[in-house]
Amino acid sequence: MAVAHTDLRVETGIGTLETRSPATGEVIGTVPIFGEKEVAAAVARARDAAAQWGALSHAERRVHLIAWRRELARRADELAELIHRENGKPRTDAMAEVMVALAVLHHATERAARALRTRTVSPGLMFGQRARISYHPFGVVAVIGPWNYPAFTPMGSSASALAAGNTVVFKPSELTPLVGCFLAETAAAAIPIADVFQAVTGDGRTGQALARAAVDKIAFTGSTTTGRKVMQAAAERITPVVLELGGKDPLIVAPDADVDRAAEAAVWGALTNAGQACVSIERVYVASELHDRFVDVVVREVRKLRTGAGDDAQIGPITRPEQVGVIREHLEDALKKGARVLVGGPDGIDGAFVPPTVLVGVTDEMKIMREETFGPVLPILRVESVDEALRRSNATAFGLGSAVFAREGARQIADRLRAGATAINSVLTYAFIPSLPFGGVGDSGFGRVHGDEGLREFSRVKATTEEWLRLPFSATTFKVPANAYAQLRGLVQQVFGGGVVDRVRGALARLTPR
Ligand code: TXE
Repeated sequence: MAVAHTDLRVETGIGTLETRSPATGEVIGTVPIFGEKEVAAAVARARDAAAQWGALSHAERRVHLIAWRRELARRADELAELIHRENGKPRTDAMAEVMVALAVLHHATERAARALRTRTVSPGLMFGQRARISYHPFGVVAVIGPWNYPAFTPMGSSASALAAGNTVVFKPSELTPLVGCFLAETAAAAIPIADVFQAVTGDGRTGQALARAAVDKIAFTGSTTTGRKVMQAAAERITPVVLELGGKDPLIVAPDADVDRAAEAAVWGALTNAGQACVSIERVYVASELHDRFVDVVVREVRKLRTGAGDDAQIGPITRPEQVGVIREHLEDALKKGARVLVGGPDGIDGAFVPPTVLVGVTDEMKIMREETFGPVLPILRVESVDEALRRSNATAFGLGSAVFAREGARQIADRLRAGATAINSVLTYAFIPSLPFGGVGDSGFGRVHGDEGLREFSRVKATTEEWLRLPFSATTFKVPANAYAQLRGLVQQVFGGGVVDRVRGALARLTPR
């Protein structure tokens, strides 16, 4: 049944777009394409709403965000169904997505008051001053989202932005607009202030208009190429951005790892959501002595997986039609350069369905090891040492997630991985722990969502000083004593040059437990 979304407040957009099931091509719904004018109007409404929403206390906002969470939980089946239909992922995976989306909303709601409380810090040499840090909403936050986790990903930014007192204008992917509309519809039903969370549907033009609009912050999740365009558009108004771009996440299996667990985790980490996760395991570096056993277990587990659109399938379709071409190109390039397929392979591609594929004999020069494949593919490499695995893992411009399986020294290996996150003896778990900051380095973007860092990312940080003790001398006057130079010089020696204050401070630091 097709759904026409008439409740979006746009009379004349710049056209309409159809959303289709990736599995069958069936039209699921039609939505308007918001142009510049319509986007500007939505931003203006969000600006009005921000005056009210931002003036509420944390406790008051918490009540409304709990109401939204409960509304989403009450209608969880509808949301999971929409995710399943638009993105194609199996229903169980869709419900798992609903759960993690609500977990980030819950966390931001409950944590905001504490993470954003005003703090008093040391005034340093400004004796007599009280120094305070306080957090304030920016105003209107633009969230531009992808299609691979169409509810979870935007919720990661939106929950923090809303809990920090901002209103949100959300541009869902053109592949999953109905999920975006559903989020807006439930927010409107639960939150009595209008336009706190709006959806503006459309394609890249809508995203571009939103990035150029008079918003106060932009949270973008998508490709590195589009991320660059968003940053360029944002530069016009010096709008700050958070960019969560793709990855080429490595998994290292050290010589002392539990090889069977590592192999099972690698299979799930590479193939869940048909490999369409920004934190998918895209490369595996296995210690030589474990390589053959690792490959055997991987092949055994992958053979058990079912691909299809039915409820018994674990691997659904590729959501974005063009991506099938990218996956095929990466596989063919690897095969041409000497890789071997152990399961799956390009010949098994059937429309939007790509069979889960395991490759060995891959080298770092192949596209499959350098570019984001974003498909159900697991390339395995043999390495002679952990150092070699680390060197090759880090030889990429991306740096989002990573994982290591090891018994000894796992934390040291984790610390040496150049990435926003590392899972030790598991995969992807950091993305589902709402109290952990999430984001990357290099071509994977910058800024953080989730956790206290996420709440502060969507806050304007304000420094305030206040005199609490009137001293006989002042640092902010031209009326200085004649011997001011000598006094300052003495202060420099005592405080920083090994004098009394410096030595006492050193002794205190040594006493402080670490
Ligand atoms: O991404 P885009 P697409 C990767 C993945 C995927 C590839 C392309 O490899 O195959 O990117 O996917 C909006 N200004 N990831 O085409 O273009 C667009 O409408 C502002 C990784 O979907 O980045 C959509 O809402 N916005 C990733 C959003 O940007 C623009 C998740 C993302 O689209 C715009 C998704 C513009 N000029 C894809 N052009 C991850 N990090 O998980 C488009 N958009």
